[in-house]
Amino acid sequence: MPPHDIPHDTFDNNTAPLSRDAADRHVLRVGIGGPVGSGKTTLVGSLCALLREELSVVVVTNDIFTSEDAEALRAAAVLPTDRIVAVETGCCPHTAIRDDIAANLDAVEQLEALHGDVDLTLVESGGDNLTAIFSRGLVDVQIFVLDTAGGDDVPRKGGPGVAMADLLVINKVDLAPYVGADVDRMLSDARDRREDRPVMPTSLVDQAGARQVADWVVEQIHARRS
Ligand SMILES: Nc1nc2c(ncn2[C@@H]2O[C@H](COP(=O)(O)OP(=O)(O)OP(=O)(O)O)[C@@H](O)[C@H]2O)c(=O)[nH]1
Ligand SMILES: [Mg+2]
Repeated sequence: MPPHDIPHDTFDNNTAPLSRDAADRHVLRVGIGGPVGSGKTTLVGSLCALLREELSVVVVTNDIFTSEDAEALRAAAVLPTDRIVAVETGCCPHTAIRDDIAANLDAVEQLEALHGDVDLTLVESGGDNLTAIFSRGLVDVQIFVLDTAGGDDVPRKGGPGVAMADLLVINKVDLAPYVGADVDRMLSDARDRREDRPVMPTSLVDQAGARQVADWVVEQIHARRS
């Protein structure tokens, strides 16, 4: 779906004003969204592991009825446990990141206040469909994660996450040969929908697979501060 076909209500959300304190804030807030199982939590864990020495990082996860993703990140010890908080949305994931962001914003603000020195806040959405995108009142930039096993026609189908996210990640490229996915086609279909916005192929079977994404996040922090 080309960008001009995206429903207006979605665009209204994406072009909503930044949160009121955005200009003064030291911390960069990054939203990570995408379909169920595409690798969002794995990416969050890898970014924490790669960046925790140089940056003060906190994480908010979203699950519908559990705090499973937060528990997985704590169990993996990617950050001290008090830097990871779960929001149990109890509703469709996109509602909590786009329509009624109060629970997430509370969690983000409390974590940032508790730790004082935070450089980077990562907010993982619950897995959702291709229309799910974060409110700009909640995050400053957003990453959308697709994976090769979800079907190599997904970038062509488009939608706000594919077209409008600040960074599109096409994950699980290591699985492409086993699921018959054409990664080059996924990348080129995605680029067709995204003008100059970046697209990165990843394999997150080890943390180093997120290096390019981590570098992009650091660039966003520098861009924001300058
Ligand atoms: N082979 C392979 N497996 C991956 C990769 N990235 C993630 N996985 C696996 O895919 C599964 C789902 O990963 P998660 O990170 O939990 O996915 P998610 O998007 O957070 O899932 P939800 O939060 O439930 O929507 C896990 O078993 C991961 O280990 C990858 O690049 N390659
Ligand atoms: Mg997850």
